[in-house]
Amino acid sequence: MRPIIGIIGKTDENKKSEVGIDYVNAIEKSGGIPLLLPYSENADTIASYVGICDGFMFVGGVDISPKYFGEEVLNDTVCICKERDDFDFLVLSQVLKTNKPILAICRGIQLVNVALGGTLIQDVPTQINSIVSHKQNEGRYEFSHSVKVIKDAPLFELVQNARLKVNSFHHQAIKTLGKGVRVMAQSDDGVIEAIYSSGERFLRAYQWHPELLFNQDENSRKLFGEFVGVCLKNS
Ligand SMILES: [Mn+2]
Repeated sequence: MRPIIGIIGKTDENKKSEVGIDYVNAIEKSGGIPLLLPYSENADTIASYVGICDGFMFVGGVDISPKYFGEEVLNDTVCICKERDDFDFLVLSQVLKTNKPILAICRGIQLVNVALGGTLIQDVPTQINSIVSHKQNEGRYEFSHSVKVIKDAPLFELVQNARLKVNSFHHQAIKTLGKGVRVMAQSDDGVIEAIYSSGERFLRAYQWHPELLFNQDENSRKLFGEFVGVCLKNS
């Protein structure tokens, strides 16, 4: 039986849920069954989502409201969606009560970090003085900057390489780390680009978008293969 991967997709201000096809394809081609979890405010419904699924993927999107880490909105570039924050944090808090695997991408890494008590850089271009562009001009399916992979992190074991080419479409980034997570990769300006859980749970979070590189890049396929493989083992 293939593992069921619950996808916490994009929720808009009308509480509509959707997920980009690249995420779906990446899960499916890695052997998982992608299942989009629609918006709900009902804790029982969300508990059932968490019971049904073998693993969870949190995807990219708008910024996290800084109220979740005790700050005011820094400037006009911060773009938030209350409905999405409500749903994402509600699902994640229930998932965190279990030991089920988590894959978090782009906004997902920020969400997980904040849920674990960390904080965010709200506007990377104004808060980081860097020559690395985290909002790439290259197309959706192109590489842009690279990241240094930390030597004894699980990502290094997986890709067997100290440097990875990635893409970059993010406005925010991790400032201080949440509880129980460690850095796996950083760009050359020091921005945290990947984290993992140092505890028992399988948690991998990437600031870039491996689902967009999936078809052309073996390393991106490995990230999904690892996650779906762990979900299968635990299912
Ligand atoms: Mn980046």
